[in-house]
Amino acid sequence: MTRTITALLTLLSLTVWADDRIPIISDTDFVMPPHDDSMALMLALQSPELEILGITTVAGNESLERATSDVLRMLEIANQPGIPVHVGADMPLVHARSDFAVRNYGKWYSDEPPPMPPGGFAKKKAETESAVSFIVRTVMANPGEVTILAIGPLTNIAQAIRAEPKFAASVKQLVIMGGAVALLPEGAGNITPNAEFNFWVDPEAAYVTLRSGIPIELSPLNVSRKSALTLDWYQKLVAVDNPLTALLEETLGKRFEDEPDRSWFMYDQIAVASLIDPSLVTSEALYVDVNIDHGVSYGVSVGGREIWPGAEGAAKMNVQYDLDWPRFIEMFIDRVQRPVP
Ligand SMILES: [Ca+2]
Repeated sequence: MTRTITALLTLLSLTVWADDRIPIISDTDFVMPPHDDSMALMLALQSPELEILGITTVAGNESLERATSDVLRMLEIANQPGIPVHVGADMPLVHARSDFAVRNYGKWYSDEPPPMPPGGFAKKKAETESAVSFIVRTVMANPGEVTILAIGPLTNIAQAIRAEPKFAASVKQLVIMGGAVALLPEGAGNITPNAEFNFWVDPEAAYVTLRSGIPIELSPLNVSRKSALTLDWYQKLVAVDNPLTALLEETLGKRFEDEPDRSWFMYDQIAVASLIDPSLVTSEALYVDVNIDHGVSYGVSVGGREIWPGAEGAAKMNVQYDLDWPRFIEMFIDRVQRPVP
């Protein structure tokens, strides 16, 4: 009898667990490790709190073709080939490729074919439906249910907002890695003196997205800079062998061989972690807007406690600025080390 009740309770708790999963779409300028998008996806794939409905790719860190090729391969390595991948924007809404962009960051929207990912090109193919169509269709079929994890330039998200007037009101939440807020500590930029890379790649898309009315959790550089993936943590991470840690050894491991004293910031990984366990980060509600004047502050995000002249219409959002680093990195290591299905 007791055994029956225990079995029933186990069954019930499993049912509750399945219903409690947070359905997400991950929008990503994906590149294999040591890039942050791939480690963020590892964390999401290995976390039972999240249900990944689909992955959409966007140009950013590297070209759209590379983002798509690498993420398809990553899903094979993680043995999750059933998750659909939809191809998104190959360039920002407005601003053109510049010598500055090419010189300083990657080969975004280049015409070069993508390099072969670790283990070879994936057999898995991307879906024929576009990223924007998939995002809009999935959100509108489940109004108020879907969280979007946006960890690249916001081009696809802005296009979705513009494609369907009821879209913004139908998204449950948007978790964005992007921006840098000077009002809070560690708020300098990382691509221009004050602009963060994702917002700088597509400032107009960031402007449209932040002003859309979608509830936003913003994970800017302020909180990224509270992380420090050092050789010691890396060695703990790869101490357990599975296909994900093997990939990290092959990629990030080589970088640590070359630069053993280097410490890596974790960006997109924190955005994912904050969705799984919001107590890992400290946030303040601020109005945040993005500069879209084509001058020295192009793409800069500005946060304020009150609306200021020029920011009329800006939205208030949760802005992360501090991180419980030990608890975060221990969770990250635990999740990545779990058996791959
Ligand atoms: Ca990213």
